[in-house]
Amino acid sequence: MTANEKIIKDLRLSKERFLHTMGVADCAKKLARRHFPSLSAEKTETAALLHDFTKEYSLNEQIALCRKYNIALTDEEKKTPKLYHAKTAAAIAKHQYGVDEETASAIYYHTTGRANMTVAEVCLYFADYIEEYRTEESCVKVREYYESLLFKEQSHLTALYKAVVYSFNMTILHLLEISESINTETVNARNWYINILKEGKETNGGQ
Ligand code: DGI
Ligand code: FE
Ligand code: FE
Repeated sequence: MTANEKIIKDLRLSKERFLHTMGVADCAKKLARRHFPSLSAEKTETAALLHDFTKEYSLNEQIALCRKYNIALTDEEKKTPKLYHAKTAAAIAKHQYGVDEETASAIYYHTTGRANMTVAEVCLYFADYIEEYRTEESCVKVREYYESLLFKEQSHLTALYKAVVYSFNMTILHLLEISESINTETVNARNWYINILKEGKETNGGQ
């Protein structure tokens, strides 16, 4: 059994979340092949398979994992339990499955994104948003926008980063509608990708 097959066997997720996870794995590998061929397909899959590992854990279980793995939460983060699962899943990936830093940080930032994401981070962040089993209106809009840009834009990376900005817009719009706080990483991420598009730096391919 490969390491990734073992992870699939270990996953304890509802049917819907399991399908989502498999969808993210498939989508992340496609995105990596298209935009970031230097990324390893195997590691991209590992990050995707583990990204929502703790999503269905109770709040108490999340807090216990934060203590166990010394995950520091800012006061702001303490008030947004929806964001815990990315950090606890990254800790499990690192400590229980021995993943490298690149994979762990992709999982850690998969919900909020951040400014100047690594290619592994962008790949997982965006695959989580547009994988084929996502049926929420905002996700469908981002997926369709991205696919239309792939035809329109000269550079596939410009298409990707424009769609990434649109995804942050959708998330922030949703958070405004439900009067939820907006994580600073999310805001910084949006600003970063808007600025690199303005400067035309996206065609460098990131780091
Ligand atoms: O775990 P998934 O459902 O696959 O997706 P995810 O990890 O992207 O989590 C999505 C949830 O996270 C969604 O309910 C919106 C919320 N979220 C994303 N960014 C922020 C946020 N919630 C707050 N409060 N602030 C954010 O910046
Ligand atoms: Fe998630
Ligand atoms: Fe997810």
